[in-house]
Amino acid sequence: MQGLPTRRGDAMTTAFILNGPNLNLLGGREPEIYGTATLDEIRQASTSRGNENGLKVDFRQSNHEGELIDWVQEAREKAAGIIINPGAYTHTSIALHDALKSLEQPKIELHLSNIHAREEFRRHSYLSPAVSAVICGLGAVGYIVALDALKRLIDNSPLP
Ligand code: CA2
Repeated sequence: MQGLPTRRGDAMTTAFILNGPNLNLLGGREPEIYGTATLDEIRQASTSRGNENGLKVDFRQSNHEGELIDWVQEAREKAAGIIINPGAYTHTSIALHDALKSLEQPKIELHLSNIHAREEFRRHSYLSPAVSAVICGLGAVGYIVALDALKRLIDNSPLP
């Protein structure tokens, strides 16, 4: 039937959180830039916050550009919105830009570090023009802030 959303059931309340290359290394090297939390600790905190917000959280990480693109495409049918920390693909990937552009759901680009205060090559994002919003520089807290914001974007709800 025309006009009806294709997403049903779980997809109406599921948030994908997608993490790109090398983010599986969090908690080890470079804590002064990326903090001390491991990706699994961030996954646990994100799942709790999402659940408090009435969202199921599907949290994933891949070192492969094509897999991230497959997941963005999967979100078209299975997610109400996505948060993506694309890692270094932020600064290189027109293919991820194209995948995000074709996703209609709310989509937030997220970075642990403030990419604008770092090397010149990190200051440009191919993805920012294709997303609803960008959050950076808050460390692991950014995932919590992003989930709160995503819930509001999904519900199209005004300020409290
Ligand atoms: O600040 C972010 O979240 C980034 O997306 C992280 C990427 C970086 O390429 C982006 O410019 C900004 C890198 C993630 C690598 O994380 C590591 C963590 C510990 C040790 C080595 C790498």
